Formats: sequence, structure tokens, C-alpha cells
Amino acid sequence: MNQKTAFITGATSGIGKATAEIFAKNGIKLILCGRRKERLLALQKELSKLTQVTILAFDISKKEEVFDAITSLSKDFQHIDILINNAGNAHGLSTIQEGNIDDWNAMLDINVKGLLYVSKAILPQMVVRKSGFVVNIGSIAGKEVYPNGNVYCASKHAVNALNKAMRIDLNKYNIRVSAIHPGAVETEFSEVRFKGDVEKAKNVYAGYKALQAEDIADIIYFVVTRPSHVNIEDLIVYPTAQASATILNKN
Ligand code: 8X3
Repeated sequence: MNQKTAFITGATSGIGKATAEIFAKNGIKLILCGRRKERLLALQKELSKLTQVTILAFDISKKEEVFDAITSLSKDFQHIDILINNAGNAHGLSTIQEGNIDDWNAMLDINVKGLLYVSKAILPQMVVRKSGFVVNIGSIAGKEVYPNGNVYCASKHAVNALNKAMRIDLNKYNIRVSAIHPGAVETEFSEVRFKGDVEKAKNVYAGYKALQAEDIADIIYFVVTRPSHVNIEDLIVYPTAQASATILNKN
């Protein structure tokens, strides 16, 4: 198999970082993206021992930054085989009537529009080559709506819809499109959602064994390494203690 190149958004932490690590171990060339340059540089240093790595520091919610960053890629990294649309955050957890509009804008700008900007910048080359793989990281929040989840759930329902839309629009170009929808994964997710309230965040993952970023990364690697005629369309992944977005067997 020729060496593949993967473009990973939100690579500085959580599922994105774990995916970068398992891809690197398996010799996949990496384009790691995120806002935090220091973290990107540290990851590049570490993973360069295993594979070729370049980094792009940009804010995915800024259209110009996205296109400028992707067009700045050196020749070596311009051919992208695998796009992992992973960047996404939850900001706040409150009712619609009490919701913060800046939080709403951030979630829609990052989770939905950012994913679209990156896809728009990268898909055309896959269409021309009639080959490529897109993995969209959704959430159980894209399948269910739970109390106070409103706009985050809406953003992940949009990812679910866009995943299906991409599969339809790209079908005749031999491009595979998959979505992974995790339940509770123990990452910085809740700390961001609760704006740095570490205690509140810890409580989300207390009393049961939550999924780890590596669990989802393993599945992403499995998905992108199926034979070329196999496309895993959609996966919901829970920790064993979870039965729905709101049912968790905590002790
Ligand atoms: C993360 C899972 O249940 O907090 O997307 O929405 S949940």
C-alpha cells in the first residue's frame, strides 16, 4: 500500500491527538491542525520519529484562515487521502431561554461551518482523483437531544446530516465517508463545556469507566483501513456504562 496522508483537525488534544498517534505508529503521513501552535509543535516533534508530520495552526471558524492554511501546504503534503473532521467543542450547557449567544455562535462556527470550510478546501482534489476518505466525528448529541444540550445537539445533528450529504454527493467519485458518534469520552470536552470548571468536568466522568480518546482513535484507524470496497457508514460508540445520551450506570 502506498503511504497515505491524513489531515486531522482538532489534533492538539483528545480524539484528534490520539488519532494522530495511532496513524503515526502505522506510518500514515500527517497534517496536524489546531489553534494551539505550541501543542502542535510538541506533537510534531514526538510523532516525527515515526512518520512525516507537518502542522497548520489556524482557527477553523475563520474561513480565510482555513483556506490560506490549506493552500500553504508544501508539495509533499498537498495530496490528502484521508480527512478527519474532528475539531468540535461544546460551549455551555443551559436552556435555550438562558443560553449565551456567543456560545451558540462558537459551536455553530466551529462544529458546523468549520467542518464545511475544511471539507470545501479538501474535497475537490479527492473528486479529481476519484479517491479519498472522510471521517466525520459526530456525537451521540447528533442522534439524540438531551436537556440543556440544544445548540450543541443541533450542531452535531448538522454534522450527522452533512455526513449523509457528503456520502450522497461524493458517491460517484469513489470517496468513502464515515461518521463516528461517541458517547462519553474522557477528554477536555467537559472542561471546555463548563468553561474551565474542573470539578464539574470531572464529575461527568465519575463513577464509571468512560471511553478514552484512544478507544475512538482505534476505531477510526480500523474504519480507514478496511478494504477499498468496504465503507463503514455510521457508528455509535458508548462506554459500557452508557445506554443513551442521558442514561449512565454510575456507582
Ligand atoms: C459528547 C457526548 O453526550 O456530552 O459529544 O453530548 S455528550
